Amino acid sequence: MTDAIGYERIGDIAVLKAQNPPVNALGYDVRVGLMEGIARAEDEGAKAVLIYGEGNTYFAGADIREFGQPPKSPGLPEVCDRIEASPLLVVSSMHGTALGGGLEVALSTHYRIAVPTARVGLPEVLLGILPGAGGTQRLPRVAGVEAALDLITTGRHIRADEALKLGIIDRIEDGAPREIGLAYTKELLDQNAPRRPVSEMEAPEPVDFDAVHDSVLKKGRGQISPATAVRAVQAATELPFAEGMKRERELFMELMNTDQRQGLIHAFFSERAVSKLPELKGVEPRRLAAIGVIGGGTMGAGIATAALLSGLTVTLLEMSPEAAEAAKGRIKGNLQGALKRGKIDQANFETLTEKSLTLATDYDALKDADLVIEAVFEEMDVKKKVFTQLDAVCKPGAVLATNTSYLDVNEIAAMTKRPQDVIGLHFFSPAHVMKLLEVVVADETAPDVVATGFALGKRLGKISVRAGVCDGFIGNRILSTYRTAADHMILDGASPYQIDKALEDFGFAMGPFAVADLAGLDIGWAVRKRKRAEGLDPRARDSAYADKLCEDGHFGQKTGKGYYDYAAGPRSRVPNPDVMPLIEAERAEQGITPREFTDEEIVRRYMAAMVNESAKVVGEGIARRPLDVDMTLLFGYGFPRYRGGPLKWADLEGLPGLLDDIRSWAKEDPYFWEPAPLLEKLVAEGRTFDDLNKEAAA
Ligand code: T1G
Repeated sequence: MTDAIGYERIGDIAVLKAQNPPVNALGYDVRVGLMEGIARAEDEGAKAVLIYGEGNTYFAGADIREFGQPPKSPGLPEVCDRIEASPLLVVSSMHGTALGGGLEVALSTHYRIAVPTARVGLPEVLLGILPGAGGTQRLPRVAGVEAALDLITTGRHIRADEALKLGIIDRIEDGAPREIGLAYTKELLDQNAPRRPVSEMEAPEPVDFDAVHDSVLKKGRGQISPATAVRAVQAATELPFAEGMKRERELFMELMNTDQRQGLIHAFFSERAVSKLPELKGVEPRRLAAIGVIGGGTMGAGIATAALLSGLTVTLLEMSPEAAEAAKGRIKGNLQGALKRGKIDQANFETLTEKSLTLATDYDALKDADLVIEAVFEEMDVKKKVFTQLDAVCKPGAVLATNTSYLDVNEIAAMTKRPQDVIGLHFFSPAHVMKLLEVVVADETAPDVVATGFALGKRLGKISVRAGVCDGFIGNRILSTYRTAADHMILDGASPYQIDKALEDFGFAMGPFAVADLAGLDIGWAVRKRKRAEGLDPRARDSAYADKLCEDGHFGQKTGKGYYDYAAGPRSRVPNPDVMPLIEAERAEQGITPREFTDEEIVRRYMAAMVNESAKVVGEGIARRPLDVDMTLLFGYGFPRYRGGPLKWADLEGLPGLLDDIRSWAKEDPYFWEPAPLLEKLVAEGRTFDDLNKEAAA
């Protein structure tokens, strides 16, 4: 017997206990242990088998780390079939999260009990695959096709009470999984309850699978696993169980061999690895209970909302009582959303806004704060004044953070006598919704202040990425480059509408020009003016058509017109007729004869620019690893998750081909297309960005 599955006899019941921390993943040893445990119970003449998990959870699924490796028998479908076919009564007792293969094992047992806090689900599509151990065949039989399609195509977890209603579990009992499992199994034995192999249940009634497939495919924005899973469920209604299992296996293997599966698994592990930095090992964060927020505009109110929702107390400092009250109004508005979504109830709402939140207009109110973050106007002089005040008022050891999106954090830190306590915490708007947090580490920032930044990010449920100090840190610096690539294509002949469409077909939720309209064209306008004032490199291809759009008062959604005309609403994609004439005039002024672009070339140039700048950001140490850039783009810039991030995409595309393209474009524009040294190095050495991730993890 492997020790991944413990075995004990309690009277007529053989108890199989999963002991494979941290999530009882169904790795090879667990699968062998289940096969051996069932056989041993049968050989010993037991009457029933109880299966449950030790530690935090029942089985949380197949071991994702085994994906891509040669399969090792027994496979999970075989284990499930073996459990179901046992002549003994087999019972599952679930707690924590019975997910994927975990729920599939439970569905192969004959009865299922769970504690009230248990959650179940088949999240495989979120990893680019589909339930591959009978989930698409058994769940429809137990819960019906509609419910099965909903759970399988969304991958969502449901609570025990919903699972009970759907018939996925039979009983909910509070208590320890082993005890409630034993009691339930004894009860079933006393009642002489029959075995209930799900595979012998009636084939479920079909629905209009083509319609479901097409709507799910559209929603997936290019991700194919949910729509493919529909076809597996369809097989459960059209084929005998064994045939249905074969069809499920075929479709599962098809998806297992896709780049999308590699992209999604990369995202799964990277979003966990990104906050694991060697420099933080063993470093204790500072105390984090009371925080101060300076500035109650959209960003400050969003940050305050996120902090309140995570149980921190917040002192919000504004310039006047009226401004402070207005900020409180914004926070209440943000919390209304959480109230509507059921994240908080009315009582929490009152506590958060009346007890946990304190308004202030005097810096003195921040003297006891453990951490203060400023979200004031994005001007260096303004920031310097704030930090001078903080330096005078805050207690020793308080962390002093700036939410600046591109200003030099070293310069800000130099305004204090405690540069070691200064850090950048770059939130993305809306700060209580967007998951990305760039933790910007200045030259003198102390390690425990960095650890405190990550601890705050974890507390707020963010994906925190360590960034070095440069113009735009990681995300905005890379954005500025690939946005420039798009602007160059506009000058050379592409339209903003063709570019947006090509990139939305690539998988972005919105193309760069629709994004600019959403963020506000005045932001880009200010950046262009700043960069010109700082002395734009003469080799840079500047353009003024977008400035003229702003001079005409078109800032995008907030003024009703930008690249698009929003008369029809915020999701409009009606081009603003003023735009193309401005672009054509610009081309004429610059003596450019416009040429055709294919969608493929648009995507290739846009992505190559993103990859090239990302490689520079990693090469310069602004981002610690390639996966840090991938997580930044995934959680802050709408990069399609199933592609894993720009550098995962680059690895899958092939770095040599990308470098060849960049070198050929550099002939026409050596300034913009200067190849990143790291990209050249990796290609010369035949390595990938993922090789760098692995080296960093070693
Ligand atoms: N395989 C391998 N490692 C896993 C894992 C898994 N299934 N799930 C989690 N881990 C690791 C994770 O990387 C982290 O490692 C640690 O466990 C704690 O995870 C045939 C083929 C269960 C809700 O998709 O959703 O079954 O960083 O930080 O916040 O049809 O983990 O500590 O080194 O996330 O408490 C289907 C994926 C697989 C579930 C717990 N199952 N996991 O969340 O902890 S495909 C899933 C989760 C499948 C079958 C198919 C969450 C969690 P490290 P954590 P958590």
